[in-house]
Amino acid sequence: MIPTFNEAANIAKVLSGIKRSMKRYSYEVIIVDRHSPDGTAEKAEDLGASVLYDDIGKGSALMKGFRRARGKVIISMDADLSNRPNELALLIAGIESGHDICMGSRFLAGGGTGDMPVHRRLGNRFFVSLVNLLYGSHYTDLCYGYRSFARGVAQRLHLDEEGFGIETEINIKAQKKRLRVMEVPSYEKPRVKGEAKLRSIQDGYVILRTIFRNLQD
Ligand SMILES: Nc1nc2c(ncn2[C@@H]2O[C@H](COP(=O)(O)OP(=O)(O)OP(=O)(O)O)[C@@H](O)[C@H]2O)c(=O)[nH]1
Ligand SMILES: [Mg+2]
Repeated sequence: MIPTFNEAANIAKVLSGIKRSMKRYSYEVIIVDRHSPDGTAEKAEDLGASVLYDDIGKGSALMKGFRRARGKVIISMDADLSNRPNELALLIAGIESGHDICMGSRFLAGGGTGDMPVHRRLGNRFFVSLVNLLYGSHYTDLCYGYRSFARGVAQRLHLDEEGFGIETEINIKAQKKRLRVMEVPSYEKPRVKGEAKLRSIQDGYVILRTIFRNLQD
């Protein structure tokens, strides 16, 4: 499941990478596109992906994808070539070994990032520590969208963050529900082409709001 907004320059390569890594599995690729004016959806459809549309944000796109996905394992992945398709096997194994959610982490041994300027690295570390402190979890990463879910698990979380707060919301709600979560190391490559959609200040605020909002109830 791949949320997309103006990723026409990347999508073909993303899909061919997935194809190469998924030879042993039967699978479907679902693109949830924000009516990208650059023709991302048309390209993806030509290459065999299923396409849904959503005009609100990354979170809302993922929620739409979760409702539509039929697989035993559902994986969320970015379209900017940051996520390595080779790691799909790890994310699948995480669910096959009995976990509800398996999260890629850039801060476990074996993981890393080529796509995080120092202010984002510090921000991420601060948010991870805050979540762990407030919710009693042991996460090493937050705000990273390369993850797998067992069928039906995402719906049980009753997600409602429509933008970039979605990953944080998943971490927190998974912990509150005591789901079986595991992390696997993941290496995030720099975005290859196209523009970043995440804006550090605004989306930092969204993440902070998500962290505190979930303390109630
Ligand atoms: N459907 C949809 N997809 C989005 C939206 N915003 C971002 N995306 C997609 O979500 C994924 C992650 O967005 P990015 O802009 O790469 O966010 P990021 O990885 O945190 O930021 P960079 O490190 O700068 O790339 C990409 O595949 C985007 O195309 C949106 O509003 N709607
Ligand atoms: Mg990115």
